[in-house]
Amino acid sequence: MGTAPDRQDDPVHDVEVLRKIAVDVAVSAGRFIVDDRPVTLSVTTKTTDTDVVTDMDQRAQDLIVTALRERRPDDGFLGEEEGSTRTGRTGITWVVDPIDGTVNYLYGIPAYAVSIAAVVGDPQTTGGWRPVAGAVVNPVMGHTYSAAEGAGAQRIDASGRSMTLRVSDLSDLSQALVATGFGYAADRRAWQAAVLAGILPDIRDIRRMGSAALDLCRVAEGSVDAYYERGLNAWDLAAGWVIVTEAGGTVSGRSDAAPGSDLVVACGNALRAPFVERLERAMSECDVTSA
Ligand code: LIP
Repeated sequence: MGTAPDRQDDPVHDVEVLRKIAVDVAVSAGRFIVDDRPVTLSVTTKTTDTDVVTDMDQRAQDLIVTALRERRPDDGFLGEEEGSTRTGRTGITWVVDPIDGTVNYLYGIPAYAVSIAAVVGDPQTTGGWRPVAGAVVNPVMGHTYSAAEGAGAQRIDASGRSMTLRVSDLSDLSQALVATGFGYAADRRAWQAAVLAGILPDIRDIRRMGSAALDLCRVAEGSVDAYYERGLNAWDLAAGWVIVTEAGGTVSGRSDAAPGSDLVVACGNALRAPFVERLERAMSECDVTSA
């Protein structure tokens, strides 16, 4: 990976400016999805009949696109919902999930987030991009997580209290609390369940909370020791990725590759070797049986 864009020489890539934009727009979109939520959500499905999208996902993304275009008219854009892909001219692309944890939003479970990141490279590739600033906002809990490359990661609570984020320093796999998630397709879920069954006896426990962006933020704040998932898109991953790395953790794919749809693994460096070894062994065993 290249070095971070130099802030002094290149104001277009000033990562602290990008971070503030991500925070401001994500906080505004977070207020919108809570305050303007209709009594009855309009719901449709995407890849399967449980992969839902609501009208608020699209409306929140439209709000975000408008706000970013006003502030950064020459940047690129990639969002989860319709009508969002735009090639830019600055080398910065905004990668957005307007509601990460849509099922939780639909059910009223307070574990969903607005995720906005500024990335360099092409976020529609694996290994060809990285985030340089990002924000994840849980609007119900009032938590605003953010980071900028080389400038650390923080969480600001509803009271306005700011906390510098540090990942867990746990090294004992048997004590690890691990977050994960599952896809929407039955064959993918069967494989994910088999991998989970493989590692569960060797860790403390798992948590399945329903938002990848928030799971990555929990790794960054040390409220879980590790997170892994197969099947993430760039918009699930981008902001949480830079928040974890700026909190002292590592985010990768299989065998130290770049994170992507095949696998995202995030944890502190003390736990990384035993966790990745156990996880990849379980994945290989399941790849053999599901082949
Ligand atoms: C969700 C992810 C979560 C995953 C869900 C879903 P969405 O994103 O954040 O980690 O397990 O299946 O993909 O669809 O709510 O934006």
